[in-house]
Amino acid sequence: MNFHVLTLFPEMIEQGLNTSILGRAMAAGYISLTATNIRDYAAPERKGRVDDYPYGGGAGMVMQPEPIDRAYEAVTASMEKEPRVIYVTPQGKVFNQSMARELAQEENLVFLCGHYEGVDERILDKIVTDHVSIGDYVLTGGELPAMVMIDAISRMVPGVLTNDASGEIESFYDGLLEYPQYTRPVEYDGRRVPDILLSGHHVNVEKWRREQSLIRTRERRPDLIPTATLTEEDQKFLRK
Ligand code: 6GU
Repeated sequence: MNFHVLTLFPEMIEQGLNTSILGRAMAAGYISLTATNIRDYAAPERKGRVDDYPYGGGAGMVMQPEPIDRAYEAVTASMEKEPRVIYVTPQGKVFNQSMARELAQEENLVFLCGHYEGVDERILDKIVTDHVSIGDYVLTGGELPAMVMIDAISRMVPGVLTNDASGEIESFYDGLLEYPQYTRPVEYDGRRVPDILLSGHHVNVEKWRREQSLIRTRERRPDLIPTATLTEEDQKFLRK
């Protein structure tokens, strides 16, 4: 999977995503990341400026279409087909795990990060395939949301997680929250590890963990229960 980010702050993307797991995934070639500075595609006479006043008036500045278009053309020139282009915006569809899983199937993904008051609508009409938000709050720019999405998508790419299965076992695989985890010591500050986990009885451990997932989801995220993948046994447990 190749991620390409069009941004005014490429250092933020490059620094922010070069962490342990994704750094290793990049070094091993499972994913790649390029951050392209839109400013590098400003018209020469504009000396690096890529924004202007909004037609119709109002506060703030709007990013102009041409520099973004040129940056996009540079990034996609070598691609065999037009990639999905994600415009990172609080006005988009809210990102979730199933979108992460779906986007992880793509060969190339382009993220367009806006700043100022927004981006000229015509370049969005021309190149963007998906408008995506990371939640109902407003951030100062699209870089953090792009990084959040790239992280979530990357861990769904085969090979990125060391334990091949762990991405699927975690929260949201079947639409439930993860069960609680414990390690040594067996007693900490008067709190003991649940006996069942020390019993060595694998079947009972799995049953307990499933029930903990169900309890935790019902308590913390009851909105997830109707769409979770539940067995007859799960439903029976929740009725008790
Ligand atoms: Cl995708 N962008 C910005 N600027 N703010 C956001 C967001 C995106 N998602 C939530 N807030």
